[in-house]
Amino acid sequence: GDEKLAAERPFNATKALEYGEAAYTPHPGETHAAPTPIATASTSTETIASEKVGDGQPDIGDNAINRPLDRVRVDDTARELTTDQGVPVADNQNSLKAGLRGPTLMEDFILREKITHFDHERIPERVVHARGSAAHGYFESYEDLRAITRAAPFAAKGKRTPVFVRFSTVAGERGSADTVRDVRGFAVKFYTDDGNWDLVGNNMPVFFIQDVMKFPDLIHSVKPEPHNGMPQAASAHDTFWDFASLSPEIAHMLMWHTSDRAIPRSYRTMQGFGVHTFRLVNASGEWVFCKFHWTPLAGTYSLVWDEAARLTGADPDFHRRDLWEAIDSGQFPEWELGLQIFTEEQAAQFPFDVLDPTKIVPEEMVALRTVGKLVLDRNPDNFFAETEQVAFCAAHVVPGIDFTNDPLLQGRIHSYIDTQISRLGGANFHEIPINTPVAQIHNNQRDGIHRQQINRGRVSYEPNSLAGGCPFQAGVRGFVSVPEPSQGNEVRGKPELFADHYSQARLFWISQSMTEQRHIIGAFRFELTRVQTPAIRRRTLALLANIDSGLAGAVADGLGMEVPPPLPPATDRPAYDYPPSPALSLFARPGNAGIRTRRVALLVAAGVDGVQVRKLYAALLEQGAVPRLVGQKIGALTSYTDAPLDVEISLETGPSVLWDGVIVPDCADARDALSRDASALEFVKLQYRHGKPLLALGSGGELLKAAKIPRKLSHGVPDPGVIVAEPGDVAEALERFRSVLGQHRVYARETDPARV
Ligand code: HDE
Repeated sequence: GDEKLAAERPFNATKALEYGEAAYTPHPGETHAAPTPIATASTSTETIASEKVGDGQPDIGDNAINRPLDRVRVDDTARELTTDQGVPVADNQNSLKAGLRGPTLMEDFILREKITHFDHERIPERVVHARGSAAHGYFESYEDLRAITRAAPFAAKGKRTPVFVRFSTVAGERGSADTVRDVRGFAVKFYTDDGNWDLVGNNMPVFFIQDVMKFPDLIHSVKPEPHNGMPQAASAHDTFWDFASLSPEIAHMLMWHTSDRAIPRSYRTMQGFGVHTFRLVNASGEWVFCKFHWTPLAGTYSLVWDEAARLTGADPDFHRRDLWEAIDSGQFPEWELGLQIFTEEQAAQFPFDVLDPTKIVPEEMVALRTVGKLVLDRNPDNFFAETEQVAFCAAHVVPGIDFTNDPLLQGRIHSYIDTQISRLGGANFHEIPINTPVAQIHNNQRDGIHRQQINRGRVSYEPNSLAGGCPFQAGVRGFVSVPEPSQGNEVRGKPELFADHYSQARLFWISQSMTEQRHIIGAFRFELTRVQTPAIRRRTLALLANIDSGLAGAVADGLGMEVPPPLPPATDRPAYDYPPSPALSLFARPGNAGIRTRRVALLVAAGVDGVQVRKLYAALLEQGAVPRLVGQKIGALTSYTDAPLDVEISLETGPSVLWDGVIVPDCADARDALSRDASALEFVKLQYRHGKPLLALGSGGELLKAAKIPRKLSHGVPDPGVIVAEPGDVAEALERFRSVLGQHRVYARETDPARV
C-alpha cells in the first residue's frame, strides 16, 4: 500500500522528507535536511540552483513562482501528527492530567505548544483594503518594448512573468461583505527577473484626495464612526460625507464612487488602473510618462444597487467565490495591459496637471497601447500564507519603471513598507515565501525577527576586501532614478491646475449613458438619505451644483430639498470644457465572454419536464454557463417525462441575487407548487427588477403571470428579456435567452420606483 501511495503522490525534490519514495523509507540516523541540488534551467531559488531565472516562459499553470513555493508547501497525506518540533504526537484528544479527575499539568508541553500557537493565530488586518481575494497567474508581453522601457516583463514578445494578484475592498473589515459600494483594489505583484514590481492599483483611475497628507483623514471619515463602530463597510454615513463635502477635490472621485464601478459584478469584469502618472525608462535613460490600464477581456459589468445590497446577506463572499470558482473550473480570468504613453512636452499642453491623481488622461487625448495580457490560472493553496501575508508595496519598482512627483504617490512610497512592519511583524516580511522575489537577494541587511536566510561568511558590510568586494554594485544594470531637476523652494501647497476640481467630474458625468446617470443619481440619493445632518446634505448638493445642474437637481429632488447656490470654486480659471469620452462608460467594453461563467437557475418543481430540463442544462453547460437546478428543497424530484432529477440548491440557500438569469421549465403540476410559494414569486420578481433575463416554457409562464411580470417595457415595446415560449420552441427561445444573458442586463426595464 505504501509503495502504491508513494507512486501516486506528487514528487518534490526539495522536500524529500515530505514527498516521494524517500519519505516512505527514511533510514534510521540519516538526515534528509539538505536535499541534493538539482540544477535545471527552470529551477528558481538559490537554495536549489545558483542560476538566475531568466527564460521567463513557464508553461501555463506552471508559474516559476510556484516552484520556489514548493519548498514550503506541506501535504499531510499519509503523515503522522507531530508537534512544531517534529515530535510525533501519540494522543491529540486528551491533555496530561494528574489522575483522570485531576488538574492538567504544566508539564504538558504538547498542549501548551498547541494552545500557545492558537492564541497567536491572528495578525492585524490591513488598515485599509483588509478584505481581499487573490490568485496566481502570469503576465505575457505582446511585444518587445525595450525601446521604451527596460522593465524585465516587457523585454521580449511572448515573455511570461509570474504574478500574484489581490483584489480588495477598501473600507470594510476583513470579514465584511464583498458587494458593498466601494473602490476595489487591484494589486499586481510581478516576480520579474530584476526583482519584484508591485503595481498597486484600483478599479477607478482617480482618487479622493490630492495629497498624502489627507489620507488618514479620508480613511477616518469613511471607516466605522469611532464612538459606536458603525456602519461597517459603507460610505453612507455622516462622517464620510462631512469630509467629502468640505473637500471639493473629491468631486471627480465621487462620480466614480457613486457609479456602478463601485459595485462590480465580479473582480473578473472590472478595469484596473495604476492611477498615478508613472515613468517608463529605457536602457539609455530616456523616459516617457505612462498611465497603466487593465482591461478585462470578459467586458466591464456591474451589479445594480438593490441587488448588491441583498447580496451582502445572500453571499458575503460573492466576489471571492466567483473568482475562486472561475479559476477552479478552468475559466481563467484575463485582462489586457494598456499603456497611455506621453512626453513631458505633451503633458505641458494638457488642461490638467499629470501629477494630480484626481485627473485622468482621457483616452481620446492619448490612446491606449495594448502591450500584454494578464492571466490568472491558479488559486492559492492557503488563504493565510498567500492572500493574507502578501505584502504589496507602491515602493516596489524595478529598473525601467520610475515614480513621478504625484504628491499621493510620493507618500505611498513610504506608507506600504511601514505598514507591513507592524502587520507582518518585522523587517523580514520580504522573506515570507509569497513575498520573496524569484530574483536573488544579496545585500548586507541582516538579522531581525524571524530571519529565514542563513547568510554565510564573516562579511556583512561594504566596501570589503574579505569577501572580494561582494555583493558588488550592479552599476548600469541596477536601478537608477530619473534625474529630477529641483522644483524650487520648500513649500506646503499645490500647483494652480490642481484647483480645477469640477471639469473632469463633469467630463465623467456627460460621458455616462442615461442608465449610468440614473444609477449615479440613485446612489447619491441613497448615501445622502443615510446621512443624518441636513447641513451635510446641503453642502454636498452645493458641490454637485458645480458639476451639473441636472445632476444636482435630480439628487435634490430625491432628498426633498432645493439645490443651494454652488460652492465657490477654488480657482478663477474657467472650467475646461471637455468633449464626452465614450471610453468612460461601462457599456464601452462588452467583452468576449458571451454567457461563459454566467449563473443560470433552472427553477423546478415536482412534475417538471425532465427531458427538457436535461437538454437545457446541457446546452447551457456546453456554452460555458453555470446552470443549476433550484427548487423548494434539495434532493430527488419527480419528472413527468424522465427519471427523477436531483435538485442541487434550494430557494432558501440560492436566492435570486445569486443568478444572472432564470429559466422556468414546463411542468405537469408545478403551477400551484411554485405559483403559491412566496420565495419562488420573489425569486422571479427580483430577477425582473434587477434586469435579468427570464425564460418561461409552457406552464412555466404561469409563475411569471402570478408574479405579475410585465411582458412589455414601460413604453410599450416588448421586453427582450422576458421570454415566454411553448415547449416546442425551446431552441429558438433559448437562443433569445442566451443573447440577452450575454448582454448582462435589460436596463431599459428599469423604472424609478421599480414596477415589480
Ligand atoms: Fe493604498 N494602502 N494608500 N492606495 N492600497 C494600503 O498597505 C496608502 C492608494 C491600494 O491587496 C496599505 O498593505 C496611502 C491609492 C491597494 O494588499 C497602506 C495612500 C491606490 C491596497 C496604504 C494610499 C491604493 C492598498 C494598507 C494615499 C490606488 C491593498 C495595507 C497616499 C492607486 C493591497 C497595506 C493589497 C493598501 C496606504 C492611496 C491602492 C496603509 C498612504 C491612490 C490596492 O500602506
